[in-house]
Amino acid sequence: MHNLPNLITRRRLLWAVPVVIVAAAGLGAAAMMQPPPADLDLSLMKSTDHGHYVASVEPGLSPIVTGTIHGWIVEIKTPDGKPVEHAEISISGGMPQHGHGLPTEPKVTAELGRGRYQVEGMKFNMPGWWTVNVAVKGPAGPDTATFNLIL
Ligand SMILES: [Cu+2]
Repeated sequence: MHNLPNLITRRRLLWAVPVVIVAAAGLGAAAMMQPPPADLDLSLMKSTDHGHYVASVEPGLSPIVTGTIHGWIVEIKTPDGKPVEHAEISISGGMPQHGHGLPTEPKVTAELGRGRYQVEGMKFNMPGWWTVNVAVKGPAGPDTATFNLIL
């Protein structure tokens, strides 16, 4: 005769493997689909973190759709509203809940005058909560502003 208890144990183990795989996949998917924080500041104009500038962004696509490369205009002013010319602007960003950055490396391609800068190469490759960091090096020193987007 077969060793019956041993057979039952094996069958249980065979069951357990797919159950564990499905559970792990489910947890992974749940992490990817977390809702964004309810209190996100979605404004497109704000003071930089140390108050040296006021930064605003104007996405060239409205609404922004995923997967399309497009341009943004970034505008930098002093806290009292004067345009900041000849600043060095760099853009970074990503998805805080997914742990990845932007899929592209956006760059300033032109200074448009009156504190406005053309940024090209913006792209968001999936829906969810994105942050876009605008780093400014200007006469008042370096400073950054972080904008939130929900796609
Ligand atoms: Cu993502």
